[in-house]
Amino acid sequence: MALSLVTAGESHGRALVAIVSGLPAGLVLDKDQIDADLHRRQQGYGRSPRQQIEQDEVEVLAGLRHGRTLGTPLALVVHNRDHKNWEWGMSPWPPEGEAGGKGTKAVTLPRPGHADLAGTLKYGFADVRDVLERASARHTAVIVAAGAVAKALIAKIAITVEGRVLTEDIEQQVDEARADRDTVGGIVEVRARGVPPGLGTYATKDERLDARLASSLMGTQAVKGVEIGEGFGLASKRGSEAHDEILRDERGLYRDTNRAGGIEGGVSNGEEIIVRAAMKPLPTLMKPLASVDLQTGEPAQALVERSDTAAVEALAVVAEACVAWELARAAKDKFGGDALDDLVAAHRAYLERIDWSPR
Ligand code: EPS
Repeated sequence: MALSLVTAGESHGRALVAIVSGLPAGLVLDKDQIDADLHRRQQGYGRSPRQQIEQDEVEVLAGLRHGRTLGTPLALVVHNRDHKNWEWGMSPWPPEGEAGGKGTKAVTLPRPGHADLAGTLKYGFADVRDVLERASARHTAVIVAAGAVAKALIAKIAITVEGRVLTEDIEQQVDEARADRDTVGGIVEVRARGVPPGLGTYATKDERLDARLASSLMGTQAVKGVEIGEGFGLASKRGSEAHDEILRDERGLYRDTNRAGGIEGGVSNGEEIIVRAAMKPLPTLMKPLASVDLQTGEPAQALVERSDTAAVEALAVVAEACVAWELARAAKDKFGGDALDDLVAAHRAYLERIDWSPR
């Protein structure tokens, strides 16, 4: 069974939920490890005061017994502590009693750069909040929880994944932007080591590993560009300078350059996987941009709300989770296994067959 992930949840609703299916039975999960990634995602310079309200931790509702996966759907929950301030405003059922707390007044001032306007038009909503609650990057908390599970799985076949920020002087940029009541974006990179050749396939577009990585990263809030290996840089190189020559020593086949970022023809080639994502500046500005009041049709200024000045350090953690998830999915496709031991044994047998070993 293929690994799959479904999520639900709004930014100020009760909780974010992820259901992970297709995990093999017998994988040991460590709550502290999942919580550590949730904590990492909340760090970083330039986050909003919302992060002082939230202290994300995972709750498991199903699929795990005594710390081991059962091979059944795993249900993960990350609660929104801020929900206590939004109980009326985000009530799933028609709210009872006096309106109180946050979210009681309709938002009618869409923010340029957010999903606000396009989402409101698409679904016919009268309140932009009906869009922004789900479009919010708060959603990434539960992606990170699922990514931590994926990391535990791929660790069993010696794959490790690490995300980091490439943008320089991010703290200074944040300070300057905050002083100007503005926001900044940035670039993150994820590297995965120990990935054997053969994850993903050229057979169909949507099973290409690079397509899956790009889709997962591009599907993350505020990401506007993704590149694999030297990506856009390859376009201005000659073929003789762009490709990674094939070499062999006593440990098997290898390359001594990696411009392809570890993927050729949509298939991992045994080199380090290198993926970068570019994040746009966050769209909620304290010094708002021009907008239109959707109720009156009159020119107005966009919604001003508590917001992050930057979340690029958080994106590094989220991107790491996305890459881990896609590698786990591709590994499950390749090695199968209802029981973890079967997956590990299939991986071992495969490495015995091919002329490659991890470096
Ligand atoms: C977000 C707006 C802010 C961020 C939020 C993403 O939340 P709020 O509207 O409650 O101030 O803090 O991110 C998180 C809560 C999080 O945990 O990452 C947005 O509009 O995308």
